[in-house]
Amino acid sequence: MAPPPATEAVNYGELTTSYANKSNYDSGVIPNKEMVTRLNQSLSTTNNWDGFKFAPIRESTVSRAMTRRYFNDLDKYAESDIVIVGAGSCGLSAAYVLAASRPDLKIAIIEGGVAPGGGAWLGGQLFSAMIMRKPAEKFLEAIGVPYDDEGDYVVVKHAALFTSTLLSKVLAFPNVKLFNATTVEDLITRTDPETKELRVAGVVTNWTLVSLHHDDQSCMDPNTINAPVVLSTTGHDGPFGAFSVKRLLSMGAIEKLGGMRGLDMQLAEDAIVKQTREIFPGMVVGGMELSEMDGANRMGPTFGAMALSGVKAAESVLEIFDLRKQQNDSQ
Ligand code: AHZ
Repeated sequence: MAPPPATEAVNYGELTTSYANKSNYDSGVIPNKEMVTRLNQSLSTTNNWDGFKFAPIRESTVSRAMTRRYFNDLDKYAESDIVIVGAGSCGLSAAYVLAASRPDLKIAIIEGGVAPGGGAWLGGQLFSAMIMRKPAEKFLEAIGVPYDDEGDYVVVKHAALFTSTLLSKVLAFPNVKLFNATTVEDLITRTDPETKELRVAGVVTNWTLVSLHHDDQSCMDPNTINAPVVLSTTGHDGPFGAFSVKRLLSMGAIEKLGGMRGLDMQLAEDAIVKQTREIFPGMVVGGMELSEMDGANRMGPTFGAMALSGVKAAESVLEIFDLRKQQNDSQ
């Protein structure tokens, strides 16, 4: 549902933003009164809460409903087609494009935090609005996020509106499983017996709370997920960030990291999108993790490059998928 252009703006009381217009109310991009009336009617609660009662349940039923599904998913995704490490704005954008383009592929998203979304719940310095430079508004239109058109850039009234909408679409795909509160601790690698080429062939995971305690508890071995392609979008260096490129460095698979440079919005956004690629056999990197690999500038609080790096990352993953799958199946 594409938000209509600013010229259709109408004034609904105090609401004067360009997306507070009739067609966004009619189409349900902004929930309307009829939707709430229908909800009340279907619950039969309008002015009638006295006789309200939930359907019956036993506690073990709740427990089994959760655990059966989770362990089925662990079993199913132990062999994934694509693993995305990090559910920030780049990883989620890539997941959206990948899941929609290839409903036949199993996509596991591993997110260290309890809350997926990375740094995209707020704009800069904990302010609310999210800025995207054009043409990234095309991505907002694709996922149905309303925005204000400011000429060369657009503004989403709250970053959480972008992230929650994107997340809800990604989670609705039947071929996507998000394992949150789960950290990628290491990479699975394979050496081609003939060419001796090293490649990434999956990830090593653990509950994040366990990962945080390797220094004071012993014998907490991890779990694994095999996959022909890993897409890493773990953000720039920090307590958790740039995980995969740092691990490639420490295992001697790459010689050095460029190290993220100072802020330059103009240079940074184009560079991140253009450089999104398979940086090592079996591993595509997108978003701010790339700045650590290549020595690119940071862009600060403008998020268009994260969405479009996600779009390009999905394209890069699909370009190499058949070759990497063939190699993965034979080893
Ligand atoms: O929790 C991390 C976050 O949600 C997650 N993550 C990091 N390491 C992980 C690991 N296992 C599992 N080892 C891990 N998950 O990865 C996510 C990264 O999200 P992000 O928002 O930090 O990165 P991004 O590249 O998608 O977006 C960057 C947004 C920025 S930073 C920036 C600047 O500093 O100038 N500007 C922008 C737009």
